[in-house]
Amino acid sequence: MINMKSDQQKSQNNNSSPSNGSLLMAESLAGSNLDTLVTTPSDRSKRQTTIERQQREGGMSYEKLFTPQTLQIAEQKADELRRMLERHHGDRQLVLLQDFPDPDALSSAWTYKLIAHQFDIHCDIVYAGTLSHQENIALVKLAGLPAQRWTAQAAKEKDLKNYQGCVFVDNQGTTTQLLPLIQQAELPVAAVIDHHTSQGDLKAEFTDLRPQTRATATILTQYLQVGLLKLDSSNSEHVKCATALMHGLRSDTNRLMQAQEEDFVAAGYLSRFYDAQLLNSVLQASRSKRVMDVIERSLRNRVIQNSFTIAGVGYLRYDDRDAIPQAADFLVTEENVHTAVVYGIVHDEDEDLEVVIGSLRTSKITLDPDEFIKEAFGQDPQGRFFGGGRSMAGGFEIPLGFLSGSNENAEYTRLKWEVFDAQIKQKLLRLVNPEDGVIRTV
Ligand SMILES: [Mn+2]
Repeated sequence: MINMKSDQQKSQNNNSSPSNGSLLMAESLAGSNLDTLVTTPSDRSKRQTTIERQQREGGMSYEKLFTPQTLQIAEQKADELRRMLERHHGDRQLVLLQDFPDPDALSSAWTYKLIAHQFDIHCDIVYAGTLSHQENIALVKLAGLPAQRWTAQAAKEKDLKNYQGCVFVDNQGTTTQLLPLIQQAELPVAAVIDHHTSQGDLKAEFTDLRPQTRATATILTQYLQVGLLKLDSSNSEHVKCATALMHGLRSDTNRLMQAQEEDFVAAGYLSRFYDAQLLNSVLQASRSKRVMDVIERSLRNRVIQNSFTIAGVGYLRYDDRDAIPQAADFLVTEENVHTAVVYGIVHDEDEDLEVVIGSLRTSKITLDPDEFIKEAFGQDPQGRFFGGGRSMAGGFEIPLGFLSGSNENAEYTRLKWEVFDAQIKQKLLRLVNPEDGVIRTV
């Protein structure tokens, strides 16, 4: 607490007139050295309790690691969440992930489930699409992560009356096909916990949206750090969940390369519990041949302009959808390229539906993927954007509508691809090569 005050003083001081500079420096120096320079009996006892607590908890207390702002948000949100969970003691909740859940979503949902379990709340974690990234399949299998696939069709046969509420983690309902069903069943939204920019007006009893935070896993880890659930390194489920969180926050921060202080603090905390060997096995999962083929196609078809690389990869099976972001991850590593966009037409054989799916990856700090995608593709007739993003990454989905569905005629199929390919390129290149020569992003 002492540190927090002095930090606050520092920031207040920074706003005051520069003529006070030297005095203020002396003050803040004194503040930071207070513990060692002046030790009153009450300070000593305070310090001892902190040390004792650190020893008990096996590490540094979070109050000292968090910035005042993070500390305030983390404690306030954890408190609100605790109260929501208390009100729903004994309930069953449905935790909804995006259709193609990533490690951040999977690990965060699992953590929520473990937290809620303490309030006797039973959670079922569901997603409507598929686990298509080899690392996600490995994560679910190796860690025994309790997520179930409910296709939109299968979900219709489920009795949603078994649930008293639903929870959106790492999404806000816009990326799950299950949303209409949930709304139809009038299932109350108990919580939304996400780090994407606000996608509209999903009303929830508890909301924690932090667009400035790099990973939802960081948010959930903060709930653990402030005491919503005490991890125990002798509990194998806790160890696996901590490993999943580590994977989630690593993968949403480009292996910590884009991590901010709070992500490192979260990773530091998880490092006490996670299983490095298990994480290594998850990361070692190999790419399928079909994913390699899509990457190859993206390399062959790419067009580079103004440091953007754009590649259409044609038709893909639904299960290989995750090859698109993987190809974008790869293309953005080329010299003199800062942004990659890869897209293809994904064919869902179960529903005979087709949709253009695209991914954007950028290393350009001044390019906001969310704005870029919204500006490039605009909105559908209902006013919903075709996509959006977070820091350094974004995605889009454009339904083929009336043109959707497979056709026996190869020439027709080729023409259809060419039309979509040309249209998407046109929309992207409008932003890549604007007339005034300036890339219109942030
Ligand atoms: Mn995420």
